[in-house]
Amino acid sequence: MAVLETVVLAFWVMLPAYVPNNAAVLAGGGRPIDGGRTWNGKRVLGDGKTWRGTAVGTAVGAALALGLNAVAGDVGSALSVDLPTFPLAVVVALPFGAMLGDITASFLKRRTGRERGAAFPGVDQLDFVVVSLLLAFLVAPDWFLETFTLGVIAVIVIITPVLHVGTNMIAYQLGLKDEPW
Ligand code: CTP
Ligand code: K
Ligand code: MG
Repeated sequence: MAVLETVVLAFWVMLPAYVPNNAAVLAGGGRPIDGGRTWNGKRVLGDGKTWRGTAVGTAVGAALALGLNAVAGDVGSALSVDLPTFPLAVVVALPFGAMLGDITASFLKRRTGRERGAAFPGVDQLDFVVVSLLLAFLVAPDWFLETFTLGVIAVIVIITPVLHVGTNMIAYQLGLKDEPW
């Protein structure tokens, strides 16, 4: 498969996992998931992981996946790439996995003494990818193995950090985010 085709495919299948984190930034606020609880003197997750951000992020990602399903045929023929549709379980698994990965990273940040907003290079850029792919595999193994070839996964591992750094810098410049990571 041509490289460009693989890049388009990787971007397409990951869009429902990319958007939730940005939606959560816009929607965040309200009650933190950990309810303010601490563990060994540190917050379990911190004020940056809220019920509202998580719910809205997941919902926006799932809505996007449904939207992509509706246009997969048209976009695919316009780009001459065979674009997959997302099974219903994956429609939820990709965005929810992205949120769960981000939450897991915050849990690890707090355990390693990093305050809310602290950078955790590497983890910040890939946490959501790892868990969204894991959940997608768990809910639809056949679809996953057919769609996520080694080439697609390699492209995802390369383009995700670049996209993540780029969008967060933009969000920071626009004043939507407190830190540029
Ligand atoms: N957010 C949210 N719920 C989530 C994820 C994010 O409400 N599940 C919102 C919060 O307002 C958060 C902002 O999005 O402050 C930015 O997200 P992120 O950078 O992941 O959180 P941080 O505040 O940096 O906290 P942490 O150090 O725990 O990552
Ligand atoms: K984060
Ligand atoms: Mg942050």
